[in-house]
Amino acid sequence: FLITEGTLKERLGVDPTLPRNKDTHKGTYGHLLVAAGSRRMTGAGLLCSKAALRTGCGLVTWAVPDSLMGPLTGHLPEVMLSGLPDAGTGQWGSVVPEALLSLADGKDAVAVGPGLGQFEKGAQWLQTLWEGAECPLVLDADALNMLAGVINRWPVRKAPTVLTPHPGEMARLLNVPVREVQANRIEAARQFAEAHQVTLVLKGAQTVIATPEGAAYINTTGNPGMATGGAGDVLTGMIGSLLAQGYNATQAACAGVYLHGQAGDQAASRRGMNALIASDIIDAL
Ligand code: NPW
Ligand code: AMP
Ligand code: MG
Repeated sequence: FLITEGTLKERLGVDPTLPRNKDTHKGTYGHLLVAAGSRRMTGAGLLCSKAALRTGCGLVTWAVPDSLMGPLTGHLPEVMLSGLPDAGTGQWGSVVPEALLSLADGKDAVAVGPGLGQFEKGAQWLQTLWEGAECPLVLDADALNMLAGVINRWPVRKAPTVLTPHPGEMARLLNVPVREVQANRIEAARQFAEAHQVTLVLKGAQTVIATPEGAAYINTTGNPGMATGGAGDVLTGMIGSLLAQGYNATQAACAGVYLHGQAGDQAASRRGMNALIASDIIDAL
């Protein structure tokens, strides 16, 4: 299916223009936990958390290695920061996964991966969250690199799971060259989604969303101005936000990708594609 506004409303039952019910409060709109950002890549976590807030979830808690708390305080006043002990490194490799898992308790969704960095035993680290978290999960960037080569051995999660690889990350997940992924985008996404019972978002021009049931959706929004650092981190926050609000994985992935592209198109018409940066996508939401 092509994703248009009509597909979103009629086929998927998502209408982002509907007004909110009057008698609601922040608890109505879900609480997202973001696990993102490390010493050299705090921006990935900022972009992801801010995009989540701009996509409408009621609360965002952003978990970071404890040493980053000071530098980050005040940069995004709407987000709640939660520092996890990191032995002074500012890196996720020093944070025990059980600390993150206990923060996931009671949240409506978790977004993990942007700017997390790569570290030894990353797969084991991620497995604690994969198996322990009961809520929906969206995995991106370094979390996908941790999954590569091990997902075959892991149990299927009970709660919805969305993976958002760009073609380079997809190539790592499949252990094939990027050109093989790009030559066969729909089938590559569909086979992976069915085999692992996840919702797979294969990013790039005409992003493909494949569902665990074997359906495939192709996005119609977006432009090459979005080929800029941080654009994917914004998408992860948006999909996490929609999951936290109670949308199912197909709805969250398709609506997230469509709205991300639409915001990117608006930003490009305002600024021009060459000038577009990821923050402009958030500003256009
Ligand atoms: P190339 O360049 O064509 O040879 P990586 P990353 C390929 C964080 N960030 N089509 C590409 O191939 C992220 O969240 C932090 C085809 C290359 O091999 C991650 O944690 C920012 N190929 C971390 O940085 C802002 C494509 O994939 C490889 C492709 C690393 O993520 C930036 C590059 O991918 C960034 O988001 C495509 N469309 N796209 C911050 N401000 O904190 C990519 N490739 O090695 O996974 O590196 O995506 O930069
Ligand atoms: P990432 O590589 O993780 O930063 O993700 C880049 C984001 O920008 C993804 O959502 C891509 O789909 C989007 N994007 C990148 N290049 C293009 C393009 N040429 N056309 C449309 N969207 C793009
Ligand atoms: Mg990325």
